[in-house]
Amino acid sequence: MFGGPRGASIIDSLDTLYIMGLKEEYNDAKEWVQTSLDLNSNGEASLFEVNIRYVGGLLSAYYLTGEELFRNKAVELGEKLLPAFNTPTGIPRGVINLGSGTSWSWGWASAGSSILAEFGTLHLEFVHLTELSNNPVYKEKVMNIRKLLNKIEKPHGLYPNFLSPVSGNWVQHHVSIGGLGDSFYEYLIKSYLMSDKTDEDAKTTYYTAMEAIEANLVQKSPGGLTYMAEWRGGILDHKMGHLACFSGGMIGIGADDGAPEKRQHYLDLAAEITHTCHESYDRSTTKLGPEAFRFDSGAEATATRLSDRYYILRPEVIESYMYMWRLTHDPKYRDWGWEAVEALEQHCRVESGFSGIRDVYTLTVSHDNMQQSFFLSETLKYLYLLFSDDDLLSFEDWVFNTEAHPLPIIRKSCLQDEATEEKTVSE
Ligand code: DMJ
Repeated sequence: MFGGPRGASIIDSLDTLYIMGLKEEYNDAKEWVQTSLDLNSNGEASLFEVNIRYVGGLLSAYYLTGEELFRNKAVELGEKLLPAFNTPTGIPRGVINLGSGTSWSWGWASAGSSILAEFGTLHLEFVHLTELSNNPVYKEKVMNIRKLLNKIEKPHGLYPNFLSPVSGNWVQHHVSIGGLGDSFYEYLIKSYLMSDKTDEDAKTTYYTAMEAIEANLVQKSPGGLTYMAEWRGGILDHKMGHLACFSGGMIGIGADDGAPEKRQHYLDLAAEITHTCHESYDRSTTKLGPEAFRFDSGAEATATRLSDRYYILRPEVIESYMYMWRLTHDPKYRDWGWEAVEALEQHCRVESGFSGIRDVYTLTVSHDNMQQSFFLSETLKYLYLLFSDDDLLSFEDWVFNTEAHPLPIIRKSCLQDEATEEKTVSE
């Protein structure tokens, strides 16, 4: 689906298998990594997808199991991603050939631009690559991206989805919490949390961005549903993508660290968005949600276009149930998760696994014959965590990357030691 080495499902599911205690399957997967993972594959690989699925998957596998094999592979792969950053601004291009090291921009991205959700979703993994390799280069690359984004002017405080890696300017004024923008915002609050709450810059950027999002994108439908619209140069498109449903969980985990008087406000907003996303499932015939749902022409959380009616085993709605369950322990989130389990079993299970479906509004199900690797890394893991005790991968110790790969919080004491080391070296 996105180029890159073979074996996406194996790498993406290593930590899920391990957490679930599926020892035999985990050992098979580990052996495959040892004997067959080829990191020199030629072809068009997405920097973003390789980072979140492969680097993220290998890092988590290392942190959970302590197996050096995974650490070595993660660092080896990280090195192969570096040529994508060789641009005048240091903003990476979206596509890379791992074999040759050449990189280029997506043909469909206007004027050779890079995508916010792609270059903005590297921070967590790259900070850990520096931790594990003792090579500062990874952290430097992502800090440079942050520096540029801090400097550049933001229309109404918003971050458009397309940026030129050559000039460092926005290419279009399209803003979205769904596809093309989504995980950029997620990585701001998670960078802060993963730094043991020391990365003040990430924190400020997150809450400032949230204020702009609330002022410009958050809407209430005539039927009382709260949703995130998309913004096209000042004009609102009253559509919410399935992808944007991760934001319930994100706003929930960010509630504690903003202004104290806004804590309850953020928790309420997170709950409202999660409720809307549940409605998009509940209003369909299969009880699975469409790829995008609308709030115009009389629609309320339903897809109005044929092309938006599919479901490809995406995790975002279940992800928000899991976060909201841990934050509130309101049993409705487990009930909603169980509804999803039943719908997946009924409509998506096929002989050899699970498949996406072409239309969530018909019971005569048509399968798309595809099981995306994120079904194993995210959808099933979030469901498993939703029904587990809170101390399994506790939020006190772990932050999940955008593909649900757990990464440990880097403790303040380690960060202080590193800062002292850096100071001594520079003296
Ligand atoms: C996943 O690969 C990640 O969650 C990413 O951030 C966007 N969406 C897919 C799953 O829908």
